[in-house]
Amino acid sequence: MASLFKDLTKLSAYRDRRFPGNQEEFEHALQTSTTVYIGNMSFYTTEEQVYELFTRAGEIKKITMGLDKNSKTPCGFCFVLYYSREDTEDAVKFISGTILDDRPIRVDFDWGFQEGRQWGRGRSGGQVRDEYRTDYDPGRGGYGKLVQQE
Ligand code: GTA
Repeated sequence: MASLFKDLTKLSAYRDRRFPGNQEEFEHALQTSTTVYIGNMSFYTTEEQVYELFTRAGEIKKITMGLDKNSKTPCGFCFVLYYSREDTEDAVKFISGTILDDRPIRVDFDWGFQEGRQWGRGRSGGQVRDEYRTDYDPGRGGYGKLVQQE
């Protein structure tokens, strides 16, 4: 079956500044990888819940929960590795935008998990986006880190 995503040059709005290659290599990785990134998760969502939802798109090889680099606790993202590309595309097509733990999650193609990518890159240890948020989000630690420091 022809892939819905094959002709799109931009598979993801996200560009990982730490990807070790050029733009062409990055796009090739997005087109072929069997890894998806899940964003906007609650800090309280478990790996079991992720498994239960994402196994609907296909057989899962590995789940890697994103962790706060200081507290080593979940900080609202994860990576899901599938065996097949078709299942990876189905996860992006059908699971992105669905509700997990009362939150609409974002499922994005990812260039591939490597050791170290499970840690939040924000200065406070969690994700960068949680440094700058100004809203109150009880599922993600309340106010953003910078607001909390004020
Ligand atoms: N495939 O969308 C994604 C994605 N994101 C957001 C993070 N990762 C992603 N992977 C895919 N798609 O391994 C991965 C990262 C890393 C792990 C943790 O998750 O590759 P992080 O979220 O802590 O840090 O990553 P990252 O991704 O390096 O942060 P970045 O790109 O600077 O900023 C993310 C968002 O934060 C921005 O889109 C923006 O909304 C907000 N933000 C960043 N800087 C500012 C600022 N100065 N002011 C306001 N908002 C900001």
